[in-house]
Amino acid sequence: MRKPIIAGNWKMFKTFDEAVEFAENVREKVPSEEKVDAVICAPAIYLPTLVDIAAETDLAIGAQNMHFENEGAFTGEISPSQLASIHVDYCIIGHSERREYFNETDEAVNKKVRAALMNGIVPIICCGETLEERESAKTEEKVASQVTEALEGFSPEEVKHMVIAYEPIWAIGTGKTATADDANAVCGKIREVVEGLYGEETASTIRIQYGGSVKPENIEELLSKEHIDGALVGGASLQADSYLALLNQAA
Ligand code: G2H
Repeated sequence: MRKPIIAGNWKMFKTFDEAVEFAENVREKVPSEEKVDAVICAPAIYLPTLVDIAAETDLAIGAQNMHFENEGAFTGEISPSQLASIHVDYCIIGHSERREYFNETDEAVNKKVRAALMNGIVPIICCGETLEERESAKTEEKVASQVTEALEGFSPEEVKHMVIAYEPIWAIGTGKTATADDANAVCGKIREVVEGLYGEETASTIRIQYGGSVKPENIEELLSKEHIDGALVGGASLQADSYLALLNQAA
């Protein structure tokens, strides 16, 4: 049995005070980490404070992006070793917004995944198709190639510790959700790709989330599907009550 993982992705939302208020409000209310992994991926400048607030609780803190080098002349970037030095546990890698607006490539995603693992950070690797790709029946091809490139060059043991998030781009922040069956079919395809690359044991261990307009009203059905092990949640993770409702349904 794979433990569900619900990760909030706050994107570029919340003031510092709002972030602190949220974390203080939810930290004692998140379900036990024996039942569900609860993560909040926050803007980088809030991470040290949120890590402190979440210390000794079942809430884990993640970043939304990082560089793949541990140090260097990369003005404005944040490195994996810097994130590790403040005890950040997770990092979203290759979110479609980063691929679209910041030209992040599959090659960079692969390097970032490696850098995350080297620093003890769990990568949440995003993949997903555009509406145009879906309408021209290229969903599986696109997702398979993103996953294959992101996972290139690892050992099965390393891959088991990763999380993959399937986020159809047309469902992100639009209110449109893939049907649970469609989402499950693509997550199943991702598992097949992992099995082809790293074998059955790794494929049945790695956790695959669905993302794209997940909310308390639709999470139960999504999580009831065989290949969906959690959710990467944007909008519905911004309010403490809906974030907790998602966690409680997953637990
Ligand atoms: C997809 C998701 C979180 P939302 O980007 O990664 O956002 O739930 O708002 O569609």
